[in-house]
Order: sequence, then C-alpha cells, then structure tokens
Amino acid sequence: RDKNKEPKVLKARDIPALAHYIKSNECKNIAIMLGAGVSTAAGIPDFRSPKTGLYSNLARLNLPHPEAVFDISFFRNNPVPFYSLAHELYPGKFRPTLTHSFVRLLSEKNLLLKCFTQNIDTLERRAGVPGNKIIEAHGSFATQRCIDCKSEYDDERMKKHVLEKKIPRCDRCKGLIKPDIVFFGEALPAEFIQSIGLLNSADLLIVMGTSLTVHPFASLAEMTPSSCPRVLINLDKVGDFGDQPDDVILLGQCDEVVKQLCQELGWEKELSRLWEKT
Ligand code: CNA
Repeated sequence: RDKNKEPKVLKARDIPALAHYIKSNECKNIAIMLGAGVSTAAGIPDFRSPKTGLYSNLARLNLPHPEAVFDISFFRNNPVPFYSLAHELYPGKFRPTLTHSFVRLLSEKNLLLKCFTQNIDTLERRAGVPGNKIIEAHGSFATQRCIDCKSEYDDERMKKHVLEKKIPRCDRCKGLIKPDIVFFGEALPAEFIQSIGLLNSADLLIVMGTSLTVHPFASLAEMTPSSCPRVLINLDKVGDFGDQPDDVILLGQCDEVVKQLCQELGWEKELSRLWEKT
C-alpha cells in the first residue's frame, strides 16, 4: 500500500471516520461544492449523464452543438433554444432534495463555511440555506436584465413570459432579456472571486453531484489546504479525487450517501424533518 495514501487527518477513508471527524472539534468550517447531480433527484436533468442529460436531449432544438444553448453570441441571434430550456427548468416547478436539506442542516449546526454551487435552479435557497452562505457561481434564474442596456426586468413579468413560452424584451431598448445566469464567455460573479480565499480556512470540503469539468469552478476543489480532508459524493470518480491522503470517495446517489452519513452522525431524524418541511 502506498504510504502517502494513508490518511493523515482522518482515521480511515470511510463514512464512520468521516462522521467522527465532522463531530470533532477539528472540524468547524465545512465548504460545499455542488453540481447538477444534486438536483437530478428533483427531476432536473444534469448536462452530461448519458441518455438523461440535457446535452443528449438537445437535438430537437436544432443547435449547432449543445453548449450553444448557453452561448451568449448564439443567444443574441437565436434565443429560442435557451427559452425552451428555461421553460423546462424554471424554478418553482421543483422541490429541493435531501442533499439540499443536508447543506441546510450543516448551516443550522454552524458548520457551513460556504456552499459554492454551479446550479442555476435556486434549490439551495428553497431548501432554506441562508443567502449569505450560498455562492451561485453560475448565477441563477432569480433575477434578469437586458443584454444590451443592462436594465433590470421585473420578476413576475419574466415568469409569465417563460411559462407562456414567450421571449421577453427590454422596455427601454427592446434588447433581449436574459436571466442572470452565466453563459459561456461571460465573467463569473464578483462574489465568487471574492469568496475563493475562504477555502484556506476550510476544515473539510464536500463535493457533490458534479463532473468537475467546468472551469474555473472545478479548480476550487484543488484550493483547500493539504490538511483539509476532501469528500466526493458522486456517481462516478471525477477530478483529482483520490490523489490526496485524506480524500474520501463515496460513489452512489447523493441522497443515499448523505442519508448514510447522517445516520452515522445521528442526524437522520433532523435531516428528514428539515426535508419534509421544504
Ligand atoms: P454535469 O457535468 O452534468 O455533471 C453531473 C455529475 O453528477 C456527473 O458526474 C453525474 O455522474 C453526477 N450525478 C448525476 N446524478 C447524480 C446523483 N443522483 N447522485 C450523485 N451524482 C450524480 O453537471 P455539472 O454541474 O458538473 O456541470 C456544470 C454545469 C451544469 C453548470 O454550469 C450548471 O449551471 C449546469 N447545470 C445546472 C443544472 C441545475 O441548475 N440543476 C442542471 C443542468 C446543468
């Protein structure tokens, strides 16, 4: 066995050792990274899962390539594919998952440092994770503005347009309205950049439901101190997980793995109570 792979901080690289660490005094600040895989159980398809992912289902939208749906110059010429997708994904139709409630539970236990999410579905907020603990790295459907003059556009009118499959335009300049989600080629929100440094003070990083392929978000997973154990909860192994001595890889459905972890922590009832309330 490779000696470098012997855990240094954890007793072992498994759920009981992880639960033991979370309950210890050494673990006060838990950073979370989320991707589309935490919302698939809510009924929202992810991008890359074979067969069920959005990319494999976008053919009917007549796109030159799947990523074009989130490409700002493509959108300017043809906003229809994006708005058909928005119609399917629009917040309000979906309920948070057990995994979202787990993030809230960590916050209620004063253990949540920050929740960095790539998701645009706002299910973290819906689950009751406090707004100041969430970094929506790729923006969200919560607000929207004109892509030309940047004027904000009313939430209720936006909702009506999306649900009726109409494309909203700016009252001032007739420019296209786009939700404040980050398209390819657009900068990430300032608060994302400003919060990266927080990872220096993380005692634990938990990464859930992401392929870790979209940068710069994915590189956050490599920014924690070497003394910080990292946990991957995902259907498949991604990124450089496994390379560090305190990496714990828990393959499976997030909700299932989270449930097992909470059982081990003795938090199972609190978790299901929180989830039932959302
Ligand atoms: P992705 O590239 O589609 O990867 C999803 C990952 O989650 C894959 O590794 C899957 O194996 C894994 N996965 C899927 N379901 C589960 C599950 N139930 N339990 C555990 N693991 C699972 O998605 P990423 O988030 O990594 O990609 C980044 C994109 C996706 C961001 O820009 C998002 O904005 C975008 N996106 C967001 C949503 C949403 O808001 N819910 C939906 C689809 C895409």
